[in-house]
Amino acid sequence: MSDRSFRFTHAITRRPAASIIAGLRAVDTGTPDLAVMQGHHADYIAALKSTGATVIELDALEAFPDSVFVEDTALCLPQGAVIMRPGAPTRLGEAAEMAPHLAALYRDVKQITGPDSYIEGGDILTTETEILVGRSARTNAAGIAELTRAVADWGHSVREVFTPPGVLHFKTDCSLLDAETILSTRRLADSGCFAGYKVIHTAEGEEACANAIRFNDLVLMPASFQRTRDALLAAGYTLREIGNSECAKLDGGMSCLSLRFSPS
Ligand code: CIR
Repeated sequence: MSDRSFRFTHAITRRPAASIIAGLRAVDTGTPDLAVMQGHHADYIAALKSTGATVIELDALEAFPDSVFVEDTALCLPQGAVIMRPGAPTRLGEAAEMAPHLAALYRDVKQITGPDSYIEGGDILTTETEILVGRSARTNAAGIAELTRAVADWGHSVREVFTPPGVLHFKTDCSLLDAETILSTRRLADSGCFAGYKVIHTAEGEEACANAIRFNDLVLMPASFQRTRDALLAAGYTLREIGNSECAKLDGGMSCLSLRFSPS
């Protein structure tokens, strides 16, 4: 089987803005500390770079408090990129900010145009064989239909799945670990959406570490989730634990902080 769903030459990140303190959150668990977040962000970028990838570090965008979470602005595939249409009104403008950067790297860049379609990258899990998209409070059926049409020309098929109630994004609860293996919370895997894949469950009480990323030879996961970490080590993955305390206050994790791709 190929490995294009987790081997990448490039990543794009964006520096956290001071306005991050106004970032969206489902429950207020405290104000994110910018300096601590900057430290975690630097560790994250260093881990990506250590795999040999080129990391494009974009400047902070003060007008968009959540703009450090670049994943939600686009879907990057081997053949081209699709600019998303975030369902959070305060995040709509972030997608337009990302478009020129992807246009500089890809020959083919498409766009979710709406006006009734909404979709965020955090709801999209690309595996070797399919693109799973979770309907959520941020991603609707029209958005999924538009994405399905956009990627069909590139030979990709989309399968609609559901994000558990009260969970921000589909990938808040799952990650790709390799061509056939998914890390998932039990509440998501129990929906049956990963039939045909091997599933490693997050340990009970450690659901908050389900949002990890496989990036080349590394799995980046949030620090301090020992039992899930031990299960991943036992399964043979090379881990890099990254502090996530500040992003977690804004419902963010490892995948949200980058776009990962190999441009055509
Ligand atoms: C939001 O609510 O949009 C941000 N505070 C968090 C976005 C996290 N993004 C992601 O999981 N892909």
